[in-house]
Amino acid sequence: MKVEQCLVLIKPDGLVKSLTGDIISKLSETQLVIVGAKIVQVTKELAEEHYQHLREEKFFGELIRYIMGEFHTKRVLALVYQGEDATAKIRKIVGATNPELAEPISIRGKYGRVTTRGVFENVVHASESQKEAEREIKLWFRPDELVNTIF
Ligand code: 3AN
Repeated sequence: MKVEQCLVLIKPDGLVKSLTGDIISKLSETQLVIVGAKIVQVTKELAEEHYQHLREEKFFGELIRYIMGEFHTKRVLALVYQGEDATAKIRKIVGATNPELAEPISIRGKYGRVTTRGVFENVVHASESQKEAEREIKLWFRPDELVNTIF
């Protein structure tokens, strides 16, 4: 097993619904360590860079507005978790991308929803692989904002 890092974002709907404590408690079951944390006001540039792999999707515009907080609050809580198999452990608790398909006891299954406009308001983001984690952590954090860097 290998020490990994994983970016977790508590999205604007999670903050507006006061789910931060619940989500962090749930993620603490993994016994991973938080090595970075900050509140971010997401710019269009950051949003588009973060979701660059979805640029061609028809929901891209709505997705950018959602993560920038236009439907909830203009805040995201960005966290970096570290530990063995961090991405797999976190993504299991986070649940599937579509909240309607996510396990009912997962974070997205419990708190997410699909809006009538078809946007997945799925409360949290978690890096899906180490390659993505590296790209995302470097995008959201400067090295001096983390107590430990592995990338
Ligand atoms: P994940 O966040 O589970 O890694 P991605 O990276 O494929 O999934 O999707 C990023 C975000 O785009 C999701 N969190 C969700 O908000 C949105 N999204 C993905 N697929 C759809 C879809 N088919 N319809 C609407 N929104 C979507």
